Amino acid sequence: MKNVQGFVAVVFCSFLLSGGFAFAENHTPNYCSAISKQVCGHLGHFDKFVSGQPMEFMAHLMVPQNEEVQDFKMDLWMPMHGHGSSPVTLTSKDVNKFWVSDANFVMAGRWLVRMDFVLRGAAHHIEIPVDAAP
Ligand SMILES: [Cu+2]
Repeated sequence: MKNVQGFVAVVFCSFLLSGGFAFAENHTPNYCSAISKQVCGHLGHFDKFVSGQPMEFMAHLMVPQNEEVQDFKMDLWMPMHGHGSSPVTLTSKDVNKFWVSDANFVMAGRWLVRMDFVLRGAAHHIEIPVDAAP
């Protein structure tokens, strides 16, 4: 049942993202909050993730009843090297959908797109791994 819901959510997200964009669009898998398997998110991206140039992509949180999260924040973190990157720019597109721009994966390799937000007073944290190509 959970997989079916995830599939429906991804298809729905694809539909929303497809409007106005003619490019092929990809999704990361869903990753869930450290404190709730009901609160998950993924990234939708039109371009392959590469290092050394600012990238844009969509972040989509899936929350029960699509209740709007508060205080959404994101950063990029390279765990192998213990460093981050410059701040991303977030633009709210719809409830729990954020357009991310100025995302600089400054080195090739494994990064974590880290998201923090508050839902019903609880602090949630989701990490989505991204491999930035050289
Ligand atoms: Cu690094």
